[in-house]
Amino acid sequence: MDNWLPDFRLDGKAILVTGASRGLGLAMAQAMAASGATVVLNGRDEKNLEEACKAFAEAGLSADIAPFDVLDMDAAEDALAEIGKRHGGLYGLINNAGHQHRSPLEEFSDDAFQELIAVHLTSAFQLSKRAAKMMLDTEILDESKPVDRGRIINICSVLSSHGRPTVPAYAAAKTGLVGLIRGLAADLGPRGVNVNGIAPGYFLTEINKPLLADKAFTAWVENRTPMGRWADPRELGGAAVYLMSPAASFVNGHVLSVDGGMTAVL
Ligand code: GCO
Repeated sequence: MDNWLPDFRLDGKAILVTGASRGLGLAMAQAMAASGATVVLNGRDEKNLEEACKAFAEAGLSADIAPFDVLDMDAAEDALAEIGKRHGGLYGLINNAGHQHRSPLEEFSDDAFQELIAVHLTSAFQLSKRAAKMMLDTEILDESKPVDRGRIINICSVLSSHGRPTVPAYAAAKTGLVGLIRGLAADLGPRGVNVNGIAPGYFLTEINKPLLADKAFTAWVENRTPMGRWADPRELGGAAVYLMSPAASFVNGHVLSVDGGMTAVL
């Protein structure tokens, strides 16, 4: 029987994760490194990245850092060139970086809206375009297998498909990412780069600290989520490993919900 078993390993693949010094980005990077990838941790604070990277080395995992602001494409281009030099190319990109801004509509400034769109959506387009250029440069050595030059994952949200008060910019950006995934899947799929998304539910992360301090909101999440709880960031790693792995070789344009069933039920 030929080797048809699904392969979840990521050995030899260099994968850049933006916003990876903590939270979901760090958890996904840890899971992919444990599956053999060389993860390149991005963030704005070089010291935080070095700290995070040290822990990977201590665990015998392969990691590097690429400090830049995803709003600064000149710096991103320099970082991508450095990744190409150090790691012989780039196989994967996870667009995860971004922050939250919650405010009653009357107090939600135009600048705050623009800024959220820029950091979550525009930067994902700009970085994906530049990363895809590197992925498409990959020489195909084994013509017997389907062309597999790379993977891009955009981190979406339950707010990609549902709204809630006070977060119009985040919801607009995360919804826009779904459209970006579909567009890039159409452009890049034929050339061997799969583009997908992961839509997390409510996770125990820094971005959600203000919500976790609100007992009523926390209770609402627990009641609204069939699994009745908030998730640990480590529960997101498997989805990233899967979508980056050969096991997902024919998955393109898909958004994988990791939300305990929240968006599956009324
Ligand atoms: C919020 C939260 C959410 C979560 C996550 C849910 O204010 O509702 O920040 O946006 O962070 O994105 O998928």
